[in-house]
Amino acid sequence: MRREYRGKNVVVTGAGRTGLALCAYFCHRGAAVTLSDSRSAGQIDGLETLTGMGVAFDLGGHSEELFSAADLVALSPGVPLTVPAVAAALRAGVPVLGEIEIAFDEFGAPLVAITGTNGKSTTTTVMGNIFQAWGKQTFVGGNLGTPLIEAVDGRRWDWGVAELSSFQLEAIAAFHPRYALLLNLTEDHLDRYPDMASYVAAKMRMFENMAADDIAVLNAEDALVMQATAAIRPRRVFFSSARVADQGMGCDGSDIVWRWQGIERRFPVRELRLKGLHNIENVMAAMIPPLLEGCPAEIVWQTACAFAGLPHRMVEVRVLDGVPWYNDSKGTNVGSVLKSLAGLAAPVTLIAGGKDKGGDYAPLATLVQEKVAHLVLIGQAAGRIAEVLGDLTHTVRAGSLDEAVLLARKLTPAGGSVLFSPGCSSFDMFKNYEERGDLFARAVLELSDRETV
Ligand code: UMA
Ligand code: ADP
Repeated sequence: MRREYRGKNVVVTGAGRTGLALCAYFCHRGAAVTLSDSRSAGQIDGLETLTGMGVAFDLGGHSEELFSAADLVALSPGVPLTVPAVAAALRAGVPVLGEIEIAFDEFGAPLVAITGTNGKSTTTTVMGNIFQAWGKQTFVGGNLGTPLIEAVDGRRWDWGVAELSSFQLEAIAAFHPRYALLLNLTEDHLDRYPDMASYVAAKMRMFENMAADDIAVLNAEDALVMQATAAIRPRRVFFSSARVADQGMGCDGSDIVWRWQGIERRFPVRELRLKGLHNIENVMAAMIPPLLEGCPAEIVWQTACAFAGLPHRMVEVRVLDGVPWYNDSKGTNVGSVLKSLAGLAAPVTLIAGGKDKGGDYAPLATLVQEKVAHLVLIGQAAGRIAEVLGDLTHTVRAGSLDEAVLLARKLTPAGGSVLFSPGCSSFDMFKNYEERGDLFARAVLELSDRETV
């Protein structure tokens, strides 16, 4: 039964894209809405979109009295449950629900939920493209950029393909996808979670309401994924980039192989435009739900092959004097930097750093020793990264991204490459990873004019 909001006092927390969409959602359903944000009005973009809706404001901090007296607190992903006003609401017995939970209640079509530390956006986009190529009305979004709540606007969907972050999964209640994909688990977001176990526990909530005939799509080569999902209720279907099992999705190096109920289909890896073993994993995972739903294998494969990749993920910005420059601004944790570095030959100049998330940089040590001739560090995390990796290769610090680009230009010989894969989030110096990647690309494209600086 759908939740009823008419006449209810709803506090929407966080005035980003999600919070603004939540305000509109609740206003249209007759609730009395207050938007609360730790920032003040002058620091928030887009408040004018709420004009005329009768939204009240609690800005420049979160009022504990307001939260504790509400009928519902609706959370944006960026707001943790540990914020004092949210914790006070929970203590007072006020329901606290995340945007995904609220949207799920009314979405009205089966959902594929995709999580993992890395590869979520790529997998979500490939799968969304497949369902759409098959002629299904498919919402594609979530953490990828368009909040799920924006899909609940009267449109009729056949499918939803939603990228979910651990943040979004923290405040679900009845959320219940038909398929749930867990791609991999490596350290991330340890600035929000006390330890890795808490981060994994948040991701694992994705499976908690699934039934025995729902399907979990899991990476058989990720030991932590296998361990964490050993006892989940939904049926488990596996993908593996290292072997071909009797049942499920595998890879023998040259072909992706799908074996299901006695039928085998082979798909040549060389036909994919996406490169790298990690992208083979993403494509394999993305193919499973459409194939199980009966989408013709030709549509699945042609659509997967046509996809050339998302912006800010290993995009070659230009080749200058024999040096390719790669923008991997979406490399926001150590696991993703590892995959990006693994795909390049030595000598690499690596530009890294940003907002530190409290994780360990040591897993990069071996590849840095093997491949990185110069390490150029920026941002708040520069000191911590230098402590761990600074003795392993030539390491310099830059005061800005522009300066890092100029240093990389001076340091990198023809035959080398420059990789901008920060391994950190962007929020110390930039609005988001897109702005960071755009500014990197701009600085690189301007280089010929500035090479004497
Ligand atoms: N805020 C508070 N109190 C707090 C914390 C934040 O009021 O204690 C306020 C901020 O001042 C700001 C607002 O909350 O005004 C921001 O809310 P938000 O961070 O939830 O931002 P949205 O614009 O709604 O974007 C969110 C996701 N952001 C985060 O998870 C941090 C976006 O993921 C997502 O695309 C969008 O919803 C649509 O679903 C971004 C992200 O960085 C890309 N995600 C992380 C990642 O991918 O690693 C998880
Ligand atoms: P997410 O949405 O989870 O951040 P993306 O698809 O945007 O993932 O990819 C971000 C970065 O993560 C890529 O630039 C790449 O370096 C790395 N990556 C992508 N897919 C995988 C994967 N399956 N395993 C590990 N790393 C990956």
